[in-house]
Amino acid sequence: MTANTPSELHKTVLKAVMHTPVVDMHTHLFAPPFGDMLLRGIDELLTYHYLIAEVMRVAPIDSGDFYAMPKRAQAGLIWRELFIERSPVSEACRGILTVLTRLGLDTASRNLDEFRGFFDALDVGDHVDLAFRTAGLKAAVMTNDPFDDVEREVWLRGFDPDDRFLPALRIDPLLNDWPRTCEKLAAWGYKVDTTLNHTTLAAVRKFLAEWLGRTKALYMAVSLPPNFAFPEESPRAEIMEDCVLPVARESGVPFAMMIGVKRGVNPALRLASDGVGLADVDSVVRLCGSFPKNKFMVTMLARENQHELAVATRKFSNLLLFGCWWFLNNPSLIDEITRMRFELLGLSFVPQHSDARILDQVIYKWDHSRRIIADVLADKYAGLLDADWAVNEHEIQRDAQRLLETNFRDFLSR
Ligand code: FIX
Ligand code: ZN
Repeated sequence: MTANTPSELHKTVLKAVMHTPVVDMHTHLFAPPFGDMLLRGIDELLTYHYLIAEVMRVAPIDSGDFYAMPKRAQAGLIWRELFIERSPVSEACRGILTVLTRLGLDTASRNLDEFRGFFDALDVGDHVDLAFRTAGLKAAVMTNDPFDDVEREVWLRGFDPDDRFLPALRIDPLLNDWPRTCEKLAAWGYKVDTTLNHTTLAAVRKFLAEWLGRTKALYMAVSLPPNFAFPEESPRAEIMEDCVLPVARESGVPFAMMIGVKRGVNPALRLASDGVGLADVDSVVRLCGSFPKNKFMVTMLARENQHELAVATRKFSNLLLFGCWWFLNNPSLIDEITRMRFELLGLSFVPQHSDARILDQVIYKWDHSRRIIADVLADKYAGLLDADWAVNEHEIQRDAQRLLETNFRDFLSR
């Protein structure tokens, strides 16, 4: 069937984008064998660090006292301050309401205990099934940190893989805090020295190759500060060039860089303490140009970086641009950024990842983003209709599938 008018088009596109299964290429979710590391339910949703930052602006309590409270009490305070005392208009607040309504709960009741009862009754297996089904999620890529002692034990012990939770090796400590990471590696028996001599670099490569093998990670990833530069005389640049990139090349996995986060701008807020800064797109350009046999996946946090990054992406087929990360994951910015990306890159990017930390968040993050992606895509098809190019339903579905799954999968297997 061909969609011949803008309103038919919009309907068809919305249906395709809302129903095409997603492979979510970056989350902080964990498969059930990781136990308590898989966060879920209303109290976790309410104490999401986005909402902690918001509540600390208005609650009559300082962050030390807030964090000393039990989770349930923290959630109760956030519910009262951000949902009852004020209307919940922020994107993170609205997200919770979307989750509740999509799960069939009556938000009009404003009854937190009723919501708690619903989630408390779900066992983990049913809860994962429900969240994935409601969000239309085929799979979610985890963030697997080999330097986290609890997580490391799970990997060393082994578990039955669940193909809805895909591994990715996260190496922030290695690239952002070499002195401390060097001590850890030495304690685990690797022959390393802070001076980064040949033996040390070989040992770091061995560590990375072993963990890629153990986890079967789809890619390696790091988050980087706004002042990240390449090349540069620093342990980070040296380890990147002499360890991460060669190991990534040999194993054929991409290296994902999430650039522009200023960690700990207000340390008292803990996980909610991070800010954003303008980063250097030229460093990405130099990496993609100097290492054509490596594959890079990049997202940047500052709105002001988005145009330059999209233009850089046009120049390198070994660069996959992805997501509207964190402070960009707001409707007005997703609309603007996605529109520009279609105009500069056609369909050759990944418009969104959820960054979900709590299982149920996949429901709202994908619901909200899919609607905007659909609106923008429908506008683009309407532009084609003006030139007598009518897209048919099959073509629309194919395009939606590229955006939500196969651009990522194809890049991995290239
Ligand atoms: O570095 C990251 O992967 C970030 O996404 C997180 O550190 C951040 O806390 C987050 O959850 C953003 O959405
Ligand atoms: Zn993240």
